Amino acid sequence: MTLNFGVVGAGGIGKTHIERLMQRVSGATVTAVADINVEGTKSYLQEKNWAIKVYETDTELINDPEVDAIVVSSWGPAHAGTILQAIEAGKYIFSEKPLATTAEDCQRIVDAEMKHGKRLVQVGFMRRFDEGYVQLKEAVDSGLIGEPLLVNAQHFNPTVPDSYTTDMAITDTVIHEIDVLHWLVNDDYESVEVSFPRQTRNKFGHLADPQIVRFETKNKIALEVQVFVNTQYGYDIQCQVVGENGVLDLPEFSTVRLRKDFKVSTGISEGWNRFTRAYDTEFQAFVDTIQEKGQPAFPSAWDGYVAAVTADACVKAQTSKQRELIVMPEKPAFYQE
Ligand code: INS
Repeated sequence: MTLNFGVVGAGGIGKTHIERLMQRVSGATVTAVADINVEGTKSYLQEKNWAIKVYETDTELINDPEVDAIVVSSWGPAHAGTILQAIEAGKYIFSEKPLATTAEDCQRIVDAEMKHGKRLVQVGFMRRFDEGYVQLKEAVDSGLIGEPLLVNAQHFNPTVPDSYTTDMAITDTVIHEIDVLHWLVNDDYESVEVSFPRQTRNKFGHLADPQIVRFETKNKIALEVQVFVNTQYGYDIQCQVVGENGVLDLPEFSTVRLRKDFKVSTGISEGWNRFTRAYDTEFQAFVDTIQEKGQPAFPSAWDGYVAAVTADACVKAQTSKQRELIVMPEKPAFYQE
């Protein structure tokens, strides 16, 4: 059976999801798109030669009986409204990060889903599906390096627009590490501190860049994330796990190796298309798990909630300059993998 998707929000990322669902994910198709820019969306779909319905509002799309699953790729503050309506209608949901922009809204989504009685939501934290992170996790889980003690991570972007603010280093950027690192070491966060080292001259005045975010887990693992979004040289993601008996590094993103002009070189990604394949794999898992089990795969709405609570503590730590505790309720049995 083919799963019919409705995509809410046809901006940059929304379009990449429409294309992946139409061209690369098996057992899936897109039957409707909702975007306030109706005309622009229509002409994009015409150019692609895809006969897909276009709605102006998420409500019309959610109520379309032909739509089985919703992709939420509108801007963050609109997510909660769409997701709550979709849960009410009993539709499956693939939500881009953030699940919602406040922990309270994430909590509302979790409550609505539990009331509905089965999981409907999967969050687009695609790094869990990246081949490199999957290998890293398998190595950690196998006990190869003993217990993990330290994690050193770097999240570097070439540059960011003027609209990018200091808190977005957490809510838009480190949010990926927030999700993936505790999953990687099978632990929960306990506290966080943020510091601001020497600042780059290649940034807007209003932005603090780089920043260092230091987490401690319940088992006292020290996880450090360096976030630097104006590196000028590339989109570079590094992650190292130091254990009792050895060190594991995330495999390098690779392109063909070129030998030319007395040099050997490989490319560095320019943007988050570094994770294109990871997204393909995550969407395929969403479709396959729904077909097999009637519920989507993980990360779940609970993971979206955990990320929001953790991000709130990080943003607080940015201004308090102190160690902030990350306090989370017990994970309900409903969300156990
Ligand atoms: C983007 C995206 C990227 C991240 C950027 C962020 O929204 O999530 O993966 O590197 O910093 O602005």
